[in-house]
Amino acid sequence: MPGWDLLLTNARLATMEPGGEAYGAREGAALAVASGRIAWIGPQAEVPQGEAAQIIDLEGRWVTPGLVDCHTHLVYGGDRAAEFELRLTGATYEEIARAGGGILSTVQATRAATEDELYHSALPRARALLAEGVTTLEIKSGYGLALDHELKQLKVARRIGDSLPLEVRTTFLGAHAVPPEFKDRGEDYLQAVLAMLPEVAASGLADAVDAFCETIAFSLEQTRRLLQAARDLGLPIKLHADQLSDSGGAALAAQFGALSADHLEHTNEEGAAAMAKAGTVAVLLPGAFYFLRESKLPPVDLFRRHGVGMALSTDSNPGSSPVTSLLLMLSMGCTFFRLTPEEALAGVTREAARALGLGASHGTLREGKVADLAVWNIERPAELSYRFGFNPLHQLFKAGNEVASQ
Ligand code: DI6
Ligand code: FE
Repeated sequence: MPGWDLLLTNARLATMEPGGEAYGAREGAALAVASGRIAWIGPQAEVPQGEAAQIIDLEGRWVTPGLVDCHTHLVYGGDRAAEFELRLTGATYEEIARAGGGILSTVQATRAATEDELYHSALPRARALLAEGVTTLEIKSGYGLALDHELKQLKVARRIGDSLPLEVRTTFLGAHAVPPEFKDRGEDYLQAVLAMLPEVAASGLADAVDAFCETIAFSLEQTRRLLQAARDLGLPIKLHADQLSDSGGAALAAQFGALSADHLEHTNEEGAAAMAKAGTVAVLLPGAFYFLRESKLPPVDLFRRHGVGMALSTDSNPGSSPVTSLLLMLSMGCTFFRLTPEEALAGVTREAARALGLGASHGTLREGKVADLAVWNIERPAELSYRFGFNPLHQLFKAGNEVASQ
């Protein structure tokens, strides 16, 4: 037991490693941590003799990888409760967007907010995710739509990662909407985003680039030029694709070797096949599906048939998914999208880590990976998807350090 910092005994592990038992389950197991990494996994009866700095008897509790929320717009100013009220009297999300509300009202509030204000408004949302076992969180910009405001959002995202025990991955989403000063000049704004890219890359504040490829946002051809520029700068790519219409976004994302294509309610078979070939993860976002009362389901069967990995995420944002519960997405992923509970759990662990390019270090319980561990008061892993509105988290470890317990 050379230099173990922590030993968890009497555990049931949902390793989420593919190929073996359902959930990659290992019952009657123990797991050891050294220097923030998983150092050893094995049967309880075979724990090597020696000293560990701390030993915790989990009394048979289930351990999963720390959860990964791989698609959020967590940093923004204001809220959109008034727009919600409008939608309840009949206006649609697209109508509100076309009339200059929607994303643009959040842009106004985000531009008006200081870095500190944005930080303090986002912090409780990040804490809510953390309290449910999230240890890795993606945060996009996209409500600044001008270089300084986009960088402001990305800095706040980094600051959240620095102040909470969360691994934060940032994504530059300058091509989220056309800002008011470029009204009816979408192409000019795209040029402006292309001009921002090198500075964003040089700032080191963005781990990836994303765009909203949609009739109400950027066309397939415009998106193609942006992705090309991102790739030329060596930045990994993600894409909001086929959310409201079949625009060929999924196939385009795959063509650029994107880490993920996200939303995908309208993706066709060609798109799914291309994603499978490229290893692009399908990120499914049931919160937006629910909140916008969509009826078109993402083609889960196609993704299964073609072997496309499926992740699940909150899409936490003020306009289409004001949710800060990843556990609730497990329930909605199963009940709305007909994922199995095992697929849903893989969707917030292994596949979500892959969607962030972190598949080698996060997302499953395997020797050598970062020791992000969630311990749950459940009898079987399916409970995480079966219950909703309930948080059975018992204890949470980030890189082997306890960061939450109840
Ligand atoms: N699709 C979405 O669902 C969010 N962004 C996007 O590209 C919505 C963002 C918002 O309405 O504020
Ligand atoms: Fe989104």
